[in-house]
Amino acid sequence: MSEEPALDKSKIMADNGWDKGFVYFGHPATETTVKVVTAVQFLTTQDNFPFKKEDGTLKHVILNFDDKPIAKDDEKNEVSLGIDSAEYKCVSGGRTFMPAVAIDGEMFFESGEIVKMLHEKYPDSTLTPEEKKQVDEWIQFNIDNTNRMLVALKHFGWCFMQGARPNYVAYGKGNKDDAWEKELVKDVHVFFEKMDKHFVDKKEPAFFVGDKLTMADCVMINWPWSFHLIVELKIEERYPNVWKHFNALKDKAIAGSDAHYNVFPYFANVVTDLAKEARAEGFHIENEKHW
Ligand SMILES: N[C@@H](CCC(=O)N[C@@H](CS)C(=O)NCC(=O)O)C(=O)O
Repeated sequence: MSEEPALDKSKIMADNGWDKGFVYFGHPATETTVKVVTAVQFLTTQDNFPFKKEDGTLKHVILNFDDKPIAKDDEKNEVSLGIDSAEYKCVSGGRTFMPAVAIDGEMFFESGEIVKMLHEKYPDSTLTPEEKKQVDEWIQFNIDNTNRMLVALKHFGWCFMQGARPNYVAYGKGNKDDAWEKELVKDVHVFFEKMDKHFVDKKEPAFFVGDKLTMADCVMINWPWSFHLIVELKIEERYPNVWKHFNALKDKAIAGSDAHYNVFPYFANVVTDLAKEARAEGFHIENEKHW
C-alpha cells in the first residue's frame, strides 16, 4: 500500500516564491481578509513599505472555501488555493481559516494581529502622536472584540451556510440557550454603542481618526456591513452614527475594499435565504427578548 508523501512547508513556500517578499492569503470579499487587503493597499502608498506588485515582491494568493490545490491563472495573473487543501493546511500549520500573511517566508495569522504588526513595522509618518494613539486604540479595540463578534456572526448567521465546518459546529440554532444568546447580544450592543458614540459629533464621518484614512479604518472596515448583511442587525435604526460612518467610508471606495462591498453581499444572500424560516420563527439577533 503506497502512502502519499508528507508535504514539506519550506518546499511549498520556495516552489511558489512565497519564501521571499510579502504574500497575503485570503479571499478579498471576506470580512476578515478585507482588513488585510485594505491595510496592504494603504501601505503601498507609504515610502517605508518596500514591497511592490510591479517587481513581484508583493503577491496575493486568493483563498477559496474548497480543497482545491494551488492553481495559477496566467491570463488573470492570479494564484488561488483552497482553504481546506493539503497545501494550505501545511503552510498554515493546520489552520483552515483566512487570512494569513507571509513576510520573507514567516507566516502571520489573525487579521487584527496582522494589521497591528503591519502598523508597527511600517509606521504612518503622517500621524501626530495623538492620532497614532487613537489608531492604536482602535486596532486594540478590534483585537479585543474580534472573536466575540465573529461568534455572534457565526451563531446568528454564518451557521446557516457553514454550519458543518469545525469552527462553526458549536453555534447556530438549537446549540445555545437564551441566557447565552442574551449575553452575546449585550456584547454586540456594547461594541456598536462605543462606535456610535465616537461618530456622534465627528466632523469627518468616513474615518475613525482625523480626516484621513488610517489603519483604524482598515481594521474596523467590515463590522457594520457584516452585521447588517449576515445577521440583519438593524444598524441604521439602532446605531445611526455608525451607519452614517459606514456609508461615508463606502463612498470613498478605498483601495482593496471593492470585493467586500460588492461581492460579499452574494455570500450574505445565501445566508439570508437559508435563515429566512428560522428568523421568522424567532431565531434572530433582533428578537426583542435579547434586548
Ligand atoms: N480570528 C480570525 C478569524 C478568521 C475567520 O474566521 N475567517 C473566516 C473567513 S471571514 C474563515 O476562514 N472561516 C472558515 C473557518 O473558520 O472554517 C481572524 O480574525 O483572522
